[in-house]
Amino acid sequence: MPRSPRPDDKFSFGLWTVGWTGADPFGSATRPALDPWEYADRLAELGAWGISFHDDDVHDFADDDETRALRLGRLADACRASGLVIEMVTTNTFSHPVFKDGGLTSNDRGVRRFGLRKILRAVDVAAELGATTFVMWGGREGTEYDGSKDLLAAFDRYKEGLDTVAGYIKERGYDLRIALEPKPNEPRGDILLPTVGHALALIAELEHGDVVGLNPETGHEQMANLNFTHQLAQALWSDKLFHLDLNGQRGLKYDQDLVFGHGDLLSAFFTVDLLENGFPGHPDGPRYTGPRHFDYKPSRTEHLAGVWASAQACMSTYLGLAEKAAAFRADPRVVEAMAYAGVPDLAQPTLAPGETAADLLAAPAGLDVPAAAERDYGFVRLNQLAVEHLIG
Ligand SMILES: [Mn+2]
Repeated sequence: MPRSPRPDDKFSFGLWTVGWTGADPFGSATRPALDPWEYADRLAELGAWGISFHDDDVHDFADDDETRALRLGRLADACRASGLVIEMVTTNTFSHPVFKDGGLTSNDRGVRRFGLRKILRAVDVAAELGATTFVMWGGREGTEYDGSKDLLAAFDRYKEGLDTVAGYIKERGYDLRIALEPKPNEPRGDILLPTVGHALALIAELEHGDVVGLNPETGHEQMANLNFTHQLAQALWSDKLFHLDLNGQRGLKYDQDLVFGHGDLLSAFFTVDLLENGFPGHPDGPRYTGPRHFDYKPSRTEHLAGVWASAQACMSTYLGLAEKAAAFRADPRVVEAMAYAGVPDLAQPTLAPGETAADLLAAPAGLDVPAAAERDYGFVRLNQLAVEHLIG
């Protein structure tokens, strides 16, 4: 059993995770809904450091300003009392029928203006409650049918919306950064910004892209058949890993939102290894220091006891994998296997300092091709050491 979670582990949960009542497209709720502050209290008791929420997790879509302020205030009071940090706030622009064709990219301009106002209001709430990350998941920004959307205009409107929100954050002087959450599909047939790479490409086109980064989610990348750890690595390399959503997913199917590690456990091992230990051989390389944020769903078969057990399981799995990853990195056999595999050699630039393409062409070939073709890299042995640490 790994040790108990501590605040400096920076474990954080969306209120919608433990707050999911089990209602799905095929059945109604299997659990009662508690008030947001009740979930917060319980998460604090379990050792969480922070929480996050959508605007509509705390108050209803149609609540008046007074009710909103009252409920947000009560949640903030509960967090203060239990020492929980409200680290991230986001906007729900996907549940209400008005957003059926999206918030920022709906074909209906009135809906786009309504959605943008809703997002800007949530930005104010985020800043007021001290959150430093504002996640934007465009779950309804997409299509079922290719002819239904002017795709050129959709990217223009996406950029317009993001720049408006980012510009507003700067204008107000908020200590807040936007983190885009990619997902390939569900609820839309195809969602715009399906992967980390697509989001990075859009960010590069923004006027205020300096305050816009990524919130990659394990299952979302895996639903696109991608390697989650690689996506995290590229976001880190691009200095854009602002936040993350950890969970579990088993293969190419609907968004399962399982407990972290209950999907691809070996992938989860290398995810934790990257987050905790950074890139091997790069002690001064980019590191993720933000919240270890879980976005999962306690399975519908569980009642409240199972909800708390599943939240505990996310943290416990993470801590267990962190212990294993530290032991893996420290194991002299692993260091030797990495050297045999040439892992540290990739850090050396391919060209010599000042060397040009012409210099390279003029230089002697310098490679014993038959010997290089016969090289044994030992990647399997290296991976088996990871497996042995994981199951040992
Ligand atoms: Mn998520």
